[in-house]
Amino acid sequence: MADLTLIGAPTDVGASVLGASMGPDALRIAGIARALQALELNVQDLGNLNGPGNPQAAPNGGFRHLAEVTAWNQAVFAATLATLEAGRLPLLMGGDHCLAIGSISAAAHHCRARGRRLKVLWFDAHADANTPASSPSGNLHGMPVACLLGHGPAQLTALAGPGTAPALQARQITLIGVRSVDATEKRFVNQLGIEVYDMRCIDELGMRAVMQAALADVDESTHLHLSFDMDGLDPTIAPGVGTPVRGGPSYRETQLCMEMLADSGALGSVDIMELNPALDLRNQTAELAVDLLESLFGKSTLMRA
Ligand code: HAR
Ligand code: MN
Ligand code: MN
Ligand code: MN
Repeated sequence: MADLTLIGAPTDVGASVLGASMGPDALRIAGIARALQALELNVQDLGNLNGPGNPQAAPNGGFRHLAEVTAWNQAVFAATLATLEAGRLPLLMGGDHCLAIGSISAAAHHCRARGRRLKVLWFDAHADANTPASSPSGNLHGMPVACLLGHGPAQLTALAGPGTAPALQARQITLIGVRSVDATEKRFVNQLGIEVYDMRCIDELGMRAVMQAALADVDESTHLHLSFDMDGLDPTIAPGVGTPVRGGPSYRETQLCMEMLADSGALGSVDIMELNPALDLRNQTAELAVDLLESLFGKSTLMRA
């Protein structure tokens, strides 16, 4: 397995609830580096990226804080790409979910240059596929999936430079755990043909079958990117998020999801996003994130064949 680089992106400019800016430090306090080192990974912590503060402004032209979101994503793009080019696996510690535009655009750029196929798994209660026209809030953390598919402002859809949009084709992304989608957003997700395993699918099929289907097209040339929004989890186990939605995957279901991702052997980059320590109880959501990351990076209860 590749060596790992932790990248902190302490901002909440893409959200309206404040506090995700403290996510990276809460993960460090929960022992993220120590836990992954114990799995015999070589772990480097790059520290926190720098970017503009949160102006707490009203939406303007359909977006809130577009300039600030762009600056943060440029920083995330550069740090993620440099990490991949150094042959290491980037683990982005958010920060709100708008920053996945930067990390996934970097993964896409990297894969394109190396002839690898990028596949994104988006674990989230929301589809994050709004455009400025459909967004009820103007919050850019509700738009990263649309931006990555080429629907959004040019400064976010082409982070790798002019002519590089879209970063992804719809068939390269699968959403898991979804249970809150706005009406216009729902039509857009259908129209784009994005593969979605919503909570009803998980209820009916079970997490095992869902993950088998989601990973069916992964092969040796696949770079798998996991974009994990902490609000994807059931809020009874993960209260430290700005936009909780009841009825998410349980602890065991999510552990299985992580273990099956580990077994794929294809993991190439990870985002762990939207942890909000201001809303957490004794850092339990950060500790849960670290626990799940251990499974993602291969910790299992027993030796397995
Ligand atoms: N759909 C709503 C909006 O666009 C809320 C979505 C975003 N919130 C998230 N996404 N936390 O994961 O405003
Ligand atoms: Mn999200
Ligand atoms: Mn969400
Ligand atoms: Mn979220």
